[in-house]
Amino acid sequence: MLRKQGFLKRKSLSDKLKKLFGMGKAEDQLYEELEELLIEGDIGPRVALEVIDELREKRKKIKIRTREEYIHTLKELLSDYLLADTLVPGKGVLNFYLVLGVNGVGKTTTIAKMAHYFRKHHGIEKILLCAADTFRAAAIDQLHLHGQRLNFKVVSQKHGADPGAVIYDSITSAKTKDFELILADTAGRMHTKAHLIKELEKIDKIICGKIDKNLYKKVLVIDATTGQNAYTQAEIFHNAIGIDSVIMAKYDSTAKGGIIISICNGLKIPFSFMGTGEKPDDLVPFNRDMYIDSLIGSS
Ligand SMILES: Nc1nc2c(ncn2[C@@H]2O[C@H](COP(=O)(O)OP(=O)(O)OP(=O)(O)O)[C@@H](O)[C@H]2O)c(=O)[nH]1
Ligand SMILES: [Mg+2]
Repeated sequence: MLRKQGFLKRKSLSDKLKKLFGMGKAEDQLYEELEELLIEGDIGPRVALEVIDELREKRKKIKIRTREEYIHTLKELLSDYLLADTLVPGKGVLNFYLVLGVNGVGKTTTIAKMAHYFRKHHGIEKILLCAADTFRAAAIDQLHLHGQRLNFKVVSQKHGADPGAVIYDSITSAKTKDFELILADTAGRMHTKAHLIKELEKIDKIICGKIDKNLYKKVLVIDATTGQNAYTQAEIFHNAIGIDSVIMAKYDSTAKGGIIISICNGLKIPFSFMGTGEKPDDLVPFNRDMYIDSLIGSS
């Protein structure tokens, strides 16, 4: 099951932990090396230190001696940091998911996968894709291609058009045709960060004016292979317009992935899905146990 979903390439952290806990090292040496491994796995220095302190405390109270006991306790401690959120569009109403993220993280592909997922698993048929990345010339064609392949309608204007206008059009069109979900693609790159933020604030205002706030979600896509940089991206977008949910794309392409823990802990934003490949079916709901198993392994 895990292998099928692209989870099993992430051997390195779990293998290293298994080795570390099986060596019978002195406690201080063990914690020092554990800290290094956790930081190397993108879990972040703050969580790494906290977890080691908690492990130390726990070890005083309960018996933690064997490799199995260490791994079990570490998994429990790390799991407490995770925030999971099920992103499910409401039926018979118009939901709007604004998909954000920097250049190349996997936004457009993730939109296609989400549309496919919601139709397949939640029976939501009336999904409209909105090409609000008007900044990059090929972006509009790319979304149309996904729409054609998977049979979803796409609303677009020409390259360079005002993204706010494309979004406005998509909402007007969706309302007249009883669509249940709009998935909007956005540009990951602008001339400057200030320009990007200004553009996002403008788009946000348009959506807030036309969509029930409970049905509007700002979804950030991050790329698992970018490590700690993904934290900075999440922080910038969160401070700019507030992120409701994060999707980690390309989880199949990294041996790390601990950045999820770092983001949940530092920014308190939940994760909803993970991308595990390039095909429409390669999107799995974020599940705390499955994620921790894939990251830390089993003893
Ligand atoms: N292996 C793997 N590749 C992925 C995944 N998601 C996206 N990709 C690939 O990553 C590349 C970039 O994906 P896009 O969807 O174009 O990314 P984007 O964020 O829309 O990029 P821009 O529009 O240029 O900002 C493509 O080659 C995708 O096939 C994933 O979960 N796993
Ligand atoms: Mg794109």
